Amino acid sequence: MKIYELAASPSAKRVRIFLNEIGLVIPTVSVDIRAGENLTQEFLDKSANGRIPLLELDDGVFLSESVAICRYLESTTNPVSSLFGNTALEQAQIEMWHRMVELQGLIPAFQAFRNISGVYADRETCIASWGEESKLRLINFLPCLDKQLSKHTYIAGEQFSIVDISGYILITFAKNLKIDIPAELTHLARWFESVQQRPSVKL
Ligand SMILES: N[C@@H](CCC(=O)N[C@@H](CS)C(=O)NCC(=O)O)C(=O)O
Repeated sequence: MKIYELAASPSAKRVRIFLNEIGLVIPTVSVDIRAGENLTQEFLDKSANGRIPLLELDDGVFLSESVAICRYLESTTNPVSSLFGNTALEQAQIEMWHRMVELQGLIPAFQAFRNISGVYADRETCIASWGEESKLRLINFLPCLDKQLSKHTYIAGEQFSIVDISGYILITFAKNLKIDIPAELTHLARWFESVQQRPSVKL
């Protein structure tokens, strides 16, 4: 098995933290996405979405999408406790918060960065005003996380889960947009500090 990724990319970091949490080590192949290595025919023949991370299995099957990759890898380890939840309720709460963090947090953050900076102007039309709107939507989502964290230790409840990894990636990525956790969102800040201390994140 190997993972095609780029150390600095947020989606690849998400998978790396997850692997650290479940104690798996998988060789990596670096793909220079800024230089467009992911747009070559060779990469597109392997990858359904033309993006990283991409997992290659030993039998030549490829998996795209970081969450699908995490799900697959976790299921190969038969964990005592799953980062995707153990009971039906936990699984639904994790799915619910994960969709919110992705749809209301990560996607607006990525859209804001891509459209404001024009970093991928060689492959897409960048619309600065859409970037600014996306940035605003991200800022408006943060109080929702703070409210949830005023009642629970972690985003989806009392157990650390995949949502906390995605949430951590969101807050660290937001710094590229000059967005810090607002001073009044003390619960979000407490949670961020605790996730930052995890060995899986520090590795
Ligand atoms: N939803 C995908 C997002 C993957 C993604 O957007 N990857 C970025 C790096 S963080 C990429 O490969 N960008 C290259 C490009 O857009 O050309 C996932 O979670 O894996």
